[in-house]
Amino acid sequence: DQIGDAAKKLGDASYDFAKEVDWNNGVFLQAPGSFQPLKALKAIDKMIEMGAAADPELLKKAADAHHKAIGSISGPNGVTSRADWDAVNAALGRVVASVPKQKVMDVYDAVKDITDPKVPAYMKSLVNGADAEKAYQGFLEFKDVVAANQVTTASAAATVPTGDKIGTAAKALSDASYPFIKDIDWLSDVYLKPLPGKTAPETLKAIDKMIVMGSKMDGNLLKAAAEAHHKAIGSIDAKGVTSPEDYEAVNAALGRIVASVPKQTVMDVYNSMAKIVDSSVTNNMFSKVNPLDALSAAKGFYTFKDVVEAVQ
Ligand code: DGD
Ligand code: CLA
Ligand code: PID
Ligand code: PID
Ligand code: PID
Ligand code: PID
Ligand code: PID
Ligand code: PID
Repeated sequence: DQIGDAAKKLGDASYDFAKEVDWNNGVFLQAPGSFQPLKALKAIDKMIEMGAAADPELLKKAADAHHKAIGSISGPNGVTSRADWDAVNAALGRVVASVPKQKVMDVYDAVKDITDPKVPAYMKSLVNGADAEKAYQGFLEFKDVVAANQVTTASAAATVPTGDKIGTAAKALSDASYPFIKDIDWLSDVYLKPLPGKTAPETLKAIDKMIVMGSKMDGNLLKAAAEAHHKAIGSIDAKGVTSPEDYEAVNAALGRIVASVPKQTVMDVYNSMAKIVDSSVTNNMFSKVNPLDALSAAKGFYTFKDVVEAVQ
């Protein structure tokens, strides 16, 4: 297709740049300017809306392309192979083309709103500047091909199951865990801190398992989960906490996507995360909330998971 061909040209223009970026640099975990959690949540919300509008099949293919690309990483900078670099760009270009232009621009504008104007120049200072300009020129040509293949109307909303066992169980889980949710400091910057003692390649391994799980999920249910998060963001209070009803809808939606993949795929995520999350992290989280509320939430989760497993 045209986007695939254009991605090869983009690769010619941008792979030198890709090789020069230090993908293992911890700077990419930081906020791209001053820390503004509510504004950042707005930007994430725009990404969620774009993701919910995207073609689920193309999203899965993009996830698969990333998984494959992680497998061909080489060298100290963590760069993927030339072929996989092109395949990721092609897959993402197709995802972008599957949503109306305005949804893409809304993401750009919202991210720009939390990005210090000095950030792009700083990024450029870490690589060969001429190669960055060549890459950007390639991006400008690529985006014209994407725009020429772009849909103009948004896709239909997801169908949301009703009266299912997971929906019923989600009510009990939510009742048991909402007090805990209200104890958590959602506006803290602790969630942007590096995991103690873990390197980027180690962390990427766990993220890879999530990518694999995402690509196996039922596309309609994944879309529904994105829509539920978008709705929940719309009802947050000043401390970032969503309403009980929207919280329940998020739990139901997530239970359903978990049930849509094999148990082992979920356990692969859990086991890889357990390897990189030190008990000091969970203990620190626990120390900041009411312990009884946390225990009630945990009990609710362990009951919920049996219902999910039964329909998995
Ligand atoms: C950039 C963009 C990269 C900056 C990286 C910041 C992104 C951080 C994202 C953090 C989000 C949070 C997610 C994580 C949450 C964790 C939860 C725990 O360098 C601009 C200005 C605005 C920059 C910010 C907006 C970036 C938007 C990127 C989309 C968002 C992606 C989503 C990210 C996250 C997650 C993914 C899953 O656009 O951009 C560089 C440009 O900066 C440079 O400016 C451009 C002008 O826009 C353009 O108009 C033009 O002037 C150009 O061109 C210069 O500069 C000129 C000529 O016109 C060209 O023809 C050519 O010759 C060129 O010069 C060659 O030099
Ligand atoms: Mg990605 C984007 C890393 C998994 C879906 N992703 C980005 C970039 C960053 C990144 C490089 C955001 C920061 C930025 O804009 O820099 N993703 C990244 C990693 C992983 C991952 C490390 C780990 C596996 N992503 C992942 C998965 C999905 C996505 C699983 C779902 C399938 N990701 C996704 C989308 C988008 C990203 C939809 C974006 O739109 C965003 C992005 O790249 O926006 C431009 C700048 C970008 C780069 C350095 C990448 C190359 C960009 C072009 C080809 C050349 C460079 C031009 C120029 C020099 C700089 C960019 C200017 C900009 C205005 C265009
Ligand atoms: C400018 C000036 C003009 C010239 C110009 C110009 C530049 C405009 C630009 C630009 C626009 C632009 C847009 C970009 C958009 C990037 C969008 C990224 C989206 C990320 C998402 C992440 C996610 C997911 C995911 C799916 C999940 C939801 C999420 C489900 C259902 C200024 C050059 C024209 C770069 C969507 C993917 C996993 C949130 O206009 O003179 O330069 O860049 O998890 O959804 O699972
Ligand atoms: C524009 C203007 C509108 C019209 C429009 C428009 C286009 C927007 C577009 C577009 C946005 C867009 C985004 C793309 C992003 C591509 C990002 C590629 C990333 C590749 C990576 C590869 C890799 C790896 C990996 C992880 C490793 C690092 C690597 C570590 C820690 C402008 C059409 C709406 C194409 C990250 C995965 C293995 C490098 O908005 O008018 O057209 O395209 O090895 O991580 O090692
Ligand atoms: C300039 C002027 C214009 C021309 C121009 C220009 C240059 C702009 C540039 C540039 C922008 C730019 C951006 C780059 C972005 C790279 C993003 C990489 C993201 C990598 C990640 C990796 C990771 C992980 C991971 C999970 C870990 C955290 C991490 C935990 C809990 C100035 C040329 C356009 C290079 C996200 C995945 C392992 C961080 O605009 O005229 O030149 O470069 O380790 O999670 O640890
Ligand atoms: C233990 C001991 C026994 C008792 C026991 C026990 C506990 C086990 C547990 C547990 C398992 C467990 C699993 C959990 C799994 C969480 C998985 C999260 C996945 C996140 C993903 C994120 C993503 C996306 C997304 C889609 C994108 C890709 C991504 C596309 C196509 C120890 C109690 C049985 C909590 C997948 C969603 C946006 C990456 O066994 O005695 O306690 O918890 O962006 O994909 O867009
Ligand atoms: C288990 C054992 C195996 C069998 C198995 C199994 C089950 C795994 C499961 C499961 C995992 C799982 C995960 C669930 C997670 C629910 C998470 C809910 C999050 C809700 C949030 C709501 C909100 C917001 C929001 C953003 C705001 C904050 C809030 C800010 C900054 C165990 C079956 C495989 C259900 C976050 C969105 C508005 C609070 O593996 O043997 O069954 O379920 O307002 O952000 O303000
Ligand atoms: C313990 C002992 C057992 C019993 C037990 C127990 C407790 C464990 C606990 C606990 C675990 C735990 C975890 C918590 C996790 C909260 C995660 C919140 C994430 C929030 C995010 C928010 C954000 C943003 C956002 C984007 C911004 C960055 C942020 C940028 C660029 C010990 C009870 C089981 C509470 C990600 C979205 C706005 C950070 O196990 O016997 O009690 O709690 O602002 O992006 O700015």
